[in-house]
Amino acid sequence: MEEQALREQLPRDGPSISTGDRQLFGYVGIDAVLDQMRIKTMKTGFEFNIMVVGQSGLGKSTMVNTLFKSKISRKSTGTGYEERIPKTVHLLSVTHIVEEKGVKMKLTVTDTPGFGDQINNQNCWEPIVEFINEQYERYLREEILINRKRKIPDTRVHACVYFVPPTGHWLRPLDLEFMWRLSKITNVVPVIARADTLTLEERAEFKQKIQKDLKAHGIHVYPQVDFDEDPDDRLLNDKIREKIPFAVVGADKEHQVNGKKVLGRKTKWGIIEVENPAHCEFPLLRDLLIRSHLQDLKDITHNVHYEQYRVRRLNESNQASKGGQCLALSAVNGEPESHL
Ligand SMILES: Nc1nc2c(ncn2[C@@H]2O[C@H](COP(=O)(O)OP(=O)(O)O)[C@@H](O)[C@H]2O)c(=O)[nH]1
Ligand SMILES: [Mg+2]
Repeated sequence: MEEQALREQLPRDGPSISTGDRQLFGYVGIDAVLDQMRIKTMKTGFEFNIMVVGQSGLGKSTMVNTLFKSKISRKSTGTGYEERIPKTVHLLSVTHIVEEKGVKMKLTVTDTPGFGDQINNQNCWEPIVEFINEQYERYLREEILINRKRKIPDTRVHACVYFVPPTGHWLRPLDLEFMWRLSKITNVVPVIARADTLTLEERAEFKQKIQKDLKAHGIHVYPQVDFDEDPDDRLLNDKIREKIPFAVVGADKEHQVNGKKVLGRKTKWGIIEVENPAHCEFPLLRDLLIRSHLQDLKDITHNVHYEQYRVRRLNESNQASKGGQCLALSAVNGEPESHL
C-alpha cells in the first residue's frame, strides 16, 4: 500500500501531458529553468540605471549618496565616509558594482544639474530629454549592426526620480510640463523632496493634491495601470500608486542612535532616520527601485519606451531613404508639442 503511494509520487519518464485539469504523467522538471536563469544572471550580472531630476537645492545629489550609502551598498562605500557635495553643473553618472549573494549589479545613478535658477526656465528639460534619447540611440546603433555584441551595453535610463519641491500646494506648471515630457520617454517616479520640512498631515494632503494634479493633466507616472500584466501585479501596484509620490528625506551623514550608526538628518526634533519607515518613505523608494520593481522597470524601458524610440527612428530612416537622402541614423529628439 505504502509502496504504491510512493511510486505514484515518483516522476515518470517522458513528458507530462495534461488534458484539461488532469495531469497524465508526473513531474517533468521544467522548474529547473529557474536555476539555470539564476546561474546565468549571476555569471553575467546586470545593469541598472537611475536618474535624478528636479530643481536645484531639493536634495538630488544628497539622495544619490543616500542611495549608495543605504543598505544596498554599505559594503562597497564603507562607513564614516564624508564628502561635501559640490553643486552639480553637468550631468554626472556614478557607477557602483553592488554584489549580493553572488549576484552582481552595475548600478549607475545620473545626477543632473538643477533647473529653476534661471529667470527663464523655458526648455530647461532639453538637456535631460536629450540625454535619455541619446542612450536609446546608442543602444539602437549597437542593435542594428550586422555583427552585434552578444550583450549590448545598456546605458538606458530605467527610472527617472523626479523631485517635487515641498510647497504643500499644487504642482507648478514647470513640474507638470517637465514630468509630462519625461513620462513620454521613460519611467517617472515622482517624490516629495525634503519631506522633513512638512508635517505628516501636510505630507498626506500634498500627496493627494499631486495625485489629482497628475491625473488631471494625463501624466502617467510609474507604475502605469496600462502596463500591469496580471491581477496580482495590479493589486500590488495599486497599493504603490496610493503612496506615490513618496515623501523622502535624504542624508549622507551617519549618527549614533541607541548605539547604532544610522543615516539621518539632525533636526530640532531629533534625528530623522532616512532608513526608518516610520520617519520617511525613502525605504519605499529604495525598495521599489532596487528590490521589488527592478526587473519590471528594465522590461518596460526595453519593451515600451525603447520600442517607441526604435519605431520612430527606423520610420524616419525609411522616409529619408525613400526621399533619396542618406540613411544615416542621425540623432533626433522628436520633441512633442508643449502640453500646457
Ligand atoms: N531638510 C532637508 N535638507 C536636505 C535634504 N536633502 C538634502 N538637503 C540639503 O539641501 C541642500 C541641497 O542639497 P543637494 O543635494 O545639493 O541638492 P540638489 O541641488 O538637488 O542636488 C544641502 O544643504 C543638503 O544638505 C532633505 O531631505 N531635507
Ligand atoms: Mg546637485
